[in-house]
Amino acid sequence: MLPHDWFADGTAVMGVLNVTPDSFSDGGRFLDARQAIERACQMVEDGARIIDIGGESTRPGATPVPLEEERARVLPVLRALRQALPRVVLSVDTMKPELMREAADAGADLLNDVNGLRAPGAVEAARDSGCAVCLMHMQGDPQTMQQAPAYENVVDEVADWLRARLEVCAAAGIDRNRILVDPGIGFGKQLAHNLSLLAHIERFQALAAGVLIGASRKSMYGQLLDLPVEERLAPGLAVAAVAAWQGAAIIRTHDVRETVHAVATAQALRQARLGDNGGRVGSRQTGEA
Ligand code: 8Y4
Repeated sequence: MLPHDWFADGTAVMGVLNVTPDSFSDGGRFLDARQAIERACQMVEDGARIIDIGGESTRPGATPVPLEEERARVLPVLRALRQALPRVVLSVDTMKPELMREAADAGADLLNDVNGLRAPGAVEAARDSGCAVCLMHMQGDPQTMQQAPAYENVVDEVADWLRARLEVCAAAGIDRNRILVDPGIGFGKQLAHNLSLLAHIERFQALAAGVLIGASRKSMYGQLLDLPVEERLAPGLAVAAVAAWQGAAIIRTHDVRETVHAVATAQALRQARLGDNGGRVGSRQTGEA
């Protein structure tokens, strides 16, 4: 299956499944594989079409996790989910080529690499895996990315960077229709950079099979609204709606149920705008509200 099939009926929602003991949002409560599986099933019931399994914290300033540790967190959950949810798209959030190969063998459909396949061997691992790939933009690395990120024109520079990574992938033999691109909200960006990128999602559309946007709980909402992480639902939903309106393929979120509703509403509005002849419903206006 190609990414296009995942969002053929409209923007798909990707639920975040953290399997890290220090997980920012879940506080390590889902470390246990059984609980992780329950959480994933709940997200699917809530309308997630994709589950993104992550065993390495990619928060600003986070320290890297050794391969053995990340593998031990991710693979048992991936294998169990592959069994339990044969029809759900399973994504693995990793920067490590070895884990990419192992995840593909365990039934992963998508490799979500916030490092844009820059690790040595990552492009080859992704190509050999046969999985789809999400190429995300990050300025710097997770340890240093928020130390004064700077751009002349953030939209141009992120698009150019993604284009260059796509060329590397194409040269290695990864088909463009297997690749999703992501401007990487919060990854080496100031608030104004994040806002510009979110206001110009259509600029990334033509690069690859689709655009993925990580919308939930990001620190930009803290900067914009002075809200702690547990109070960032509403701004995440606003961003999800605006991204869906612009035709984003996939919204990555911790808050699946609410995001599914926000995305469906944005899409209904877009449909109405396409089909309503500028305000006339049917052949003439009725008196109804
Ligand atoms: C609170 C909670 C504050 C979580 C920040 C965060 C993206 C991603 C992440 C993204 C893609 C995160 C793995 C960061 N964000 N992958 N991953 N796009 N493709 N931070 O935006 O959720 S983790």
